[in-house]
Amino acid sequence: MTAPTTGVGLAAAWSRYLHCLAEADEYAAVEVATRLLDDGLPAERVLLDLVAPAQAEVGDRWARNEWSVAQEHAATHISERVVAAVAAYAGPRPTRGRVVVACMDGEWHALPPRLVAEVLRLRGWQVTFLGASVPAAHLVSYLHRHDAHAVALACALPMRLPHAHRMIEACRRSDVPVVVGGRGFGADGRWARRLGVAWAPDAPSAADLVADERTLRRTPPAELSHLADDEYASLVKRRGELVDSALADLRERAPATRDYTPAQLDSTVSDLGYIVDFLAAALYVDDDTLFTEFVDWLVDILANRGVPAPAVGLTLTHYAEALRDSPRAARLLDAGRKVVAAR
Ligand code: B12
Repeated sequence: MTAPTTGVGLAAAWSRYLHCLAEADEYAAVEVATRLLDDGLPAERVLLDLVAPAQAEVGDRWARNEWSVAQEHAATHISERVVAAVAAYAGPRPTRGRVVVACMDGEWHALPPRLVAEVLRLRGWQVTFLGASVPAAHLVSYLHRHDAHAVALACALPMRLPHAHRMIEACRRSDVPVVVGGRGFGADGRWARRLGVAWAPDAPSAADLVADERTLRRTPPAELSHLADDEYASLVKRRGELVDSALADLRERAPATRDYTPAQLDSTVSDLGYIVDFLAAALYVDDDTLFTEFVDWLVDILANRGVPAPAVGLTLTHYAEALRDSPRAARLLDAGRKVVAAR
């Protein structure tokens, strides 16, 4: 991540802000943001050019194993405080209809849609922010009780796309137009197009789309005819069995894993599960890149934590053997193995 270049003041503020996050100094962080507002920088820019890129940098530092999970949590808490302070400073009054902003079921990345919610508020919308992991049924009953102009749904992890689709469909049945966003839909929104839903790359585009109801409602149909082969559904049913057998296989073939501490064992089980979940999501949208981008990311994350790439290759080979009767899954696993081999 590089510092924002829009204005010398902002670039300097960005490095001060990162220092505050690193030192977990929330008072100084709020001061950095409010000083920019005092200097006349619009609240929207403070949110999108200071807080958002700083959070991406937090993620990069965690990925490189330079920051612990605790440091990431502390930094995110501070950014949440800063967003609240910027929102209070700007104090917009609603002049337009209600927009409901929520995270998909199982999605805990609430800060990105919170930024979107605040930008919508700054542009006059009356925003109800429902936060992290909202169950579909509860969202729908909320929409029935409150007259919403639109609903904005966030997904940061591609593995949540099948849930995202169910949630989008549930909102549609309530006749409320949906806009989605977040890293989970792919950098260019290609998986949103597969699901047949309007997508916005960032908060300002989301605000433009919400204001344009005709475009918001004019979405092409979902392209999911490949689901007829049932590979996705049967993989989801076999998740537990696959993870158990992959762990047994790893213990046999990679003796170092036998001496793992309980914490290492826990994160190994999580990773084995993520591989199945990303594979399932790639089957759902039928896109190899969803799986290969994930494998590339996982190899980096594990390498930075001392786990060599071939360990990922072993598990992909194990899953390929177990799923040899599923042609699409076999194709994806093969593509994943090529990514590992090229590292
Ligand atoms: C903070 C954080 C968390 C916090 C979230 C707390 C919170 N209150 O949000 C916690 C600790 C919960 C968390 C958990 C996890 N996280 Co996390 N997390 C992050 C981090 C560091 C910052 C998120 C953030 O605030 N980003 C800033 C915003 C601005 O990001 P943005 O996507 O660019 O947002 C813009 C657009 O995408 C768009 N947009 C975003 N949302 C929406 C929504 C709508 C409706 C619209 C229209 C537009 C839109 O507009 C935004 C502004 O213009 C990211 C790193 C990153 N690069 O984002 C990792 C990251 C997203 N996490 C990651 C991972 C792996 C996880 C975990 C799986 C880790 C684990 N092993 O447990 C879990 C999964 C939890 C779950 N099931 O949801 C990975 C995902 C990688 C991948 N392959 O998909 C990332 C990228 C870290 C990394 N560098 O590897 N995480």
